Amino acid sequence: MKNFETMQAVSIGMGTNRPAKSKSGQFYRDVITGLRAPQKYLNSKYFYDAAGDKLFRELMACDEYYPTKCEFEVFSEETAEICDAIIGNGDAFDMIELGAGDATKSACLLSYLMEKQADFTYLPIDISENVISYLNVTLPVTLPGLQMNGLNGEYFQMLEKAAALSNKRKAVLFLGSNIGNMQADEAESFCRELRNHLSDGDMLLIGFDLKKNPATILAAYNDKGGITRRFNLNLLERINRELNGDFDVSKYSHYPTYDPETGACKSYLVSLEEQQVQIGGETIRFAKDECIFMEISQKFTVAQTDQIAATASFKPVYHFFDRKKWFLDAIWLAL
Ligand code: AVJ
Repeated sequence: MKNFETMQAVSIGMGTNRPAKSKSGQFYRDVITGLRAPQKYLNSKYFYDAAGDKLFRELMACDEYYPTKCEFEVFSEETAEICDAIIGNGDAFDMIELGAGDATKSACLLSYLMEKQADFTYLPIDISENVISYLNVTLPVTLPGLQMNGLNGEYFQMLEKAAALSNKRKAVLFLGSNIGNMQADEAESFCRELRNHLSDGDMLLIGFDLKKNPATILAAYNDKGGITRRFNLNLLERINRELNGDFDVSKYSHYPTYDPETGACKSYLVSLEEQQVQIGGETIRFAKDECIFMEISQKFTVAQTDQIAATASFKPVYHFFDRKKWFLDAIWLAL
């Protein structure tokens, strides 16, 4: 928890350049588009403002939410095997992490790679400026001698920037089953686009939350303490804060679902009554019981992940699991 507290301190210090309430930004356009659609939806990437980051940290620590703990187990139990696979023949490389967060998991790898005197530079990419300034400040202290350069921005733009900075081989990290937040077709095209940004012989270390007892999965997205509920409602509150919305969050209930056939874990907010909401001058009407689709957290079989690799011109070369086989970290080679 220590890291998280430091990150919070950095965010508080940095909180001066928050954009003004804005009708012109991408966030506003995406919100209006989603809430005007016949099936209302919001994009879960907007969960992560300062309040959402804090709720997600609470979620990672709660009993029911297993994925972070499982992936951490993979990284701490298989550190040497994962790092040796990344080091390969020992050529210099850039280790690029998409959505680095507080880098707790990758820190396991970083310290081992440094111990082994691997020749590499760590390039964490994150959409959150707070996250990047936190990493730029803390990593040189916790890992003295680490060569690093934090990149704040969208994944593919920052990948291009990283490629312009150096032509070394690349090992890309995309952890936490973040890929599960995409619909199947999006996930495939994301992997294809990622492949197009890489060269033959580059690597991807990618985390997948696997199918398991459906009750275990549903419980992780329906925790008794109600953190997931608040995590979802926070997006309505964020719309109120940043876009001058007037959602009354007490009039929406959280409805999590898991379909063991498709592996789709989805969450919705249900309007408890007929109501209307103003967002920066736009009016959105809700029927009683109308749902907003908030998030998908797709669960995979190992075979499905191999299939995604193949369709995106990667070859899966290693599979690393936790003891319970609830989570997979795969190493894919760009072909
Ligand atoms: C951060 C995307 C991996 O989908 O499990 C946690 C986010 N949503 N509880 C996930 C989340 C609800 C999480 N990821």
